[in-house]
Amino acid sequence: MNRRYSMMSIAVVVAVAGLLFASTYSQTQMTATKLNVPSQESDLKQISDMGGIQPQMPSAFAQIPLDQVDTLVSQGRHLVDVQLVAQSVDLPIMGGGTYHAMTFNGQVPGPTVRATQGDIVRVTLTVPSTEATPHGDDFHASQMSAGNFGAVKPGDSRTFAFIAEVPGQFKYHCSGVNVAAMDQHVMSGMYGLTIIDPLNGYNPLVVDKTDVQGGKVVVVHHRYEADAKEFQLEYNQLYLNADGSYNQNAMFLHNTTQTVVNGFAFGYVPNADINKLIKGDPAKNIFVAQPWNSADLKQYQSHPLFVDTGVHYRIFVENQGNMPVFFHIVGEIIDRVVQGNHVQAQGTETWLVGGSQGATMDLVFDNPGVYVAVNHDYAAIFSGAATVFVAGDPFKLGYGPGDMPNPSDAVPPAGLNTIPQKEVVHCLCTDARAAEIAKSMSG
Ligand SMILES: [Cu+2]
Repeated sequence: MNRRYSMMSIAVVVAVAGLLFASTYSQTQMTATKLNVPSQESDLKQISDMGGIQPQMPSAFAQIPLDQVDTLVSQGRHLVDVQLVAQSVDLPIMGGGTYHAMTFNGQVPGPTVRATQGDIVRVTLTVPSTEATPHGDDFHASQMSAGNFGAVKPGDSRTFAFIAEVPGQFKYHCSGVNVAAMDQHVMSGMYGLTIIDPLNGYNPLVVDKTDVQGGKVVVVHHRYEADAKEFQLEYNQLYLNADGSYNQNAMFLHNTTQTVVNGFAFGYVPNADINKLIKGDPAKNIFVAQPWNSADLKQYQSHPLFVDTGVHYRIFVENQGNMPVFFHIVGEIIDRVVQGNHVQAQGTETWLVGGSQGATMDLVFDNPGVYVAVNHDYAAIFSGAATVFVAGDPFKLGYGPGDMPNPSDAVPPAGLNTIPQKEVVHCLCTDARAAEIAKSMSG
């Protein structure tokens, strides 16, 4: 490589790194000066004179300039408006007590955004003046300059818009204070999911079974329509000091305090009411770990996921943390794994979902029973990553298909091929947010 180019490359890397990590830059500084110089010598001099590279950006450097949104809508695109408000608040943890959570809209995970491929997603992040630090919002469903995700100061708000070009599921998360403390903000709860439905809908599910015909074992294709009942499971970790504050040293060591699914360790397991129904005694647990066991816990009381047999289920799994998720359902085989509307696997026992990665699991529960979705890393299972599915009515309680409600935070907003489900309020969220969710469900 030409030495001058390599010096140039180093200067660019240093300058860009400076922009990403500096806590003081402003958007005005970044829109900056066009480099238009006759030679590399003067390139380098100009870079030196201005104290580093100032990347040239379009004036409104989101993928869609905000003043063009109305025009695009008038041309036929659909607009999905997302309002996120940063809110730091103490929330409960398994074992009693609370931790210092950072949230979008008072809930962990943040609200799920659902759109269709080709929609415009317009996101406004508001950081109230009561917040102690700035926050950001990095949307993995977008394709735009990272500069858009920079820090929003307390008392400010920021809006960007993008076209959801790629179907699938994508995390969004706080980007900290221009990357600084991003780990703390995300591990403390500032993350959520965006589901982008394929423009032409999901694909039907085909599951192969065997049968005996004319004295011979044969393979039979079972076809399930694209319409499915849906769940979302977002995996993360907590790294905490004894007082509930964030422990960055534990994070660097991957020394997990608890593993959480949608914010809870063991949040989707039977509760005291179900103990009573099955064992006649609310104190007699039917599952090995039931830390959220009392109706007094309101929105925090645990609740298993009730599923019907013979029905197509679509489960959006997202790894929001920094440990791998080996997604497995004890007693089941995942019939299909889809990413970006492309099939990645069929008939797999376990599927690896890396950090900041998602996958859609399609499956049909064939037989009544209890099935446990885990992160098949034993440290994760025993620190919280076990989610109980109750299929059919294995305990003969007398309910029919779809009669039992499911936790509201495990059921994503309806999309193109969603079969609705009954819901009950369940969330790692403030009482105010739980009341809003209850209201939206009733009306
Ligand atoms: Cu934040």
